[in-house]
Amino acid sequence: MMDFYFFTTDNGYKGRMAMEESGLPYKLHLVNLRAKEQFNPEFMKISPGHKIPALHDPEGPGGPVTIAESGAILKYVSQKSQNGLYPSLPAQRVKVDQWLFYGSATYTTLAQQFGHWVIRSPDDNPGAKKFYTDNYIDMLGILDRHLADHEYFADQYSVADISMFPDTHLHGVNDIGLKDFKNVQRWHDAIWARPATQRAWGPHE
Ligand SMILES: N[C@@H](CCC(=O)N[C@@H](CS)C(=O)NCC(=O)O)C(=O)O
Repeated sequence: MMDFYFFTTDNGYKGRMAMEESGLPYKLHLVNLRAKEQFNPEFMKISPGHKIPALHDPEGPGGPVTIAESGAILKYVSQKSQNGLYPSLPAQRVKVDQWLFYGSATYTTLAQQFGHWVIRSPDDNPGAKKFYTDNYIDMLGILDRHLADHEYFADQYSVADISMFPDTHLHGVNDIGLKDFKNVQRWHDAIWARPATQRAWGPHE
């Protein structure tokens, strides 16, 4: 059985959504970031950069594997389960890759800065607040324009959508509001209604 290492953050929920969509059995391990458990040497053998999510699969290709990085985990469990969320057809895969990389490299990275400077930091830094708020609203506009004529980022539900859902749920819905981003709202609500999403965002202990 796979071991999945998780905490209640955007990247943690991405991984857990993919695990739940896969239908594969796994054991959930909570890595309490507030208690700095990510620096446990045993955990760092699995995730050298001391970050969740991370995965250990004793039955990987060619033997046991460990995987860090949410994007890599999303692809791995989707391919292992063959649930189609990381499609095999090159014409579909190229679009999934584009938005999966956008989600991992751009959207979440900048949304985390918004979360830090605008929502959580005790330092009042007006310049950083304005910069990351403007930037996050700009990204919501980018998502909204694409979703105006695509049901999901690569047309069918895929790991690309999973990679952008948690920050949209946490910051788009809860912090900014989606009234000016109706397509993002529609997309968010469709994903939120999925049973796997509900399980992923449900109790973890
Ligand atoms: N690029 C990584 C980022 C993962 C990441 O930022 N994880 C954060 C929580 S969301 C973390 O574990 N931080 C703890 C630390 O850096 O010590 C991914 O997509 O998985």
